[in-house]
Amino acid sequence: MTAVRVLARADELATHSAWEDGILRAYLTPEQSRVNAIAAAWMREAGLRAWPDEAANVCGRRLRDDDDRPALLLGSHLDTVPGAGRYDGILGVLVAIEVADRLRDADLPFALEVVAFGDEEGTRFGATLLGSRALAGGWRDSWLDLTDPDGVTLRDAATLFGLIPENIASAARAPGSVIGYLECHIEQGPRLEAQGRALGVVTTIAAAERRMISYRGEARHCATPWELRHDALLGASEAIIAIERIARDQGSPATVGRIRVEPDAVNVIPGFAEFSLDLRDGTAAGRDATWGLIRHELQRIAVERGLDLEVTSTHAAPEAPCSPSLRAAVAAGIRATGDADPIELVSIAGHDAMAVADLTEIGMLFVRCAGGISHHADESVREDDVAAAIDALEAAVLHLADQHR
Ligand code: HGY
Ligand code: MN
Ligand code: MN
Repeated sequence: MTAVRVLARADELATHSAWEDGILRAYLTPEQSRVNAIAAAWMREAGLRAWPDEAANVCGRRLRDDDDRPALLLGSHLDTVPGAGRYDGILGVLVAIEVADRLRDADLPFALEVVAFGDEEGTRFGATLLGSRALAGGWRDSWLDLTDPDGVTLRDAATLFGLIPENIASAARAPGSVIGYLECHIEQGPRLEAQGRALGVVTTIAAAERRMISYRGEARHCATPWELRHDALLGASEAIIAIERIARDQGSPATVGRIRVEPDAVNVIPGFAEFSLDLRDGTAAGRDATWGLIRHELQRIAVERGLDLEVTSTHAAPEAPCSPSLRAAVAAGIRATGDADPIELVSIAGHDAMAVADLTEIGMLFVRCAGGISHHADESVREDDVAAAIDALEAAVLHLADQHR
């Protein structure tokens, strides 16, 4: 029953999009406001007191936990990338609500809360994990000056959303008020499916860094002879192919997802080209070693082509290890579903848990997704896997409760 409800609710949330066709739900938008209200109503139905925090996350705490005992947090995010599937983040929030519902009257040695984070993807303002960083005490007021593609500042967007920009930092939870954070999430990779498993234990979340890289040359008439050209787009193109070669050699996933050119005219040699680089690795040291090789090549291209190179880091996060006790709880949860030998895997995908790791110990439960597909409308999960995930997360909470008694 509850897995059916989770899938139906995911379908409902998918209808709240900035787009007519496809899913885009970014931070501090009317779409987010609508799904926040829906999630809060579902939290209340599950026996939680629900409230929006100062950073536009939605929080819920069991009604019976009307004290100041430290809480175990369950949750994930409700925002999406452009052209998203309907389960990235959303599944974790809905599974957490189901578990809280099942345990609404359970006698636990800690409070139980659910959090639906508002900006894991960083789709609108470039910086990522804004909601979870605020909750974990890492909010930076400098982010208020970030602008979205339409030039709207985060400050103005927050005000329009109904937040008080200067108060966002007060979403921070006091250290010691939280005993741990467990996040259920689709794997966004092919390994569980390849191993014929529904669930897996995350050991660590990979280190990541996002940068904007630009070359500035000379915008000139397309009749300009080759030897007089300083073509920024050709420089960027050579750089992007070099990034693929270097990152493949190093085994570091690297993605160039955005590029823009000026003046962007058919008959003008591009004088400016800017592209994004998302670089990951199992460790920050590995990530930085790969970046060092890339940076050297970017500079060589700039010199050879007579271009000016500029690099700006927009997000950086070290690897986030899951704690032994929460890994053990997730493994116990998976065993409770009949998988006697839970597999462990590194998460190359980033998650809110990376930010929450600054506040408390983290654990993650991965759920098989078809073909490992994510960040695409074809993202899908099986009902029986969702049912197993709810059972496993519930059992993980009860395992932790036994540990804390
Ligand atoms: O980028 C990621 O890995 C996550 O989906 N935000
Ligand atoms: Mn995502
Ligand atoms: Mn996600």
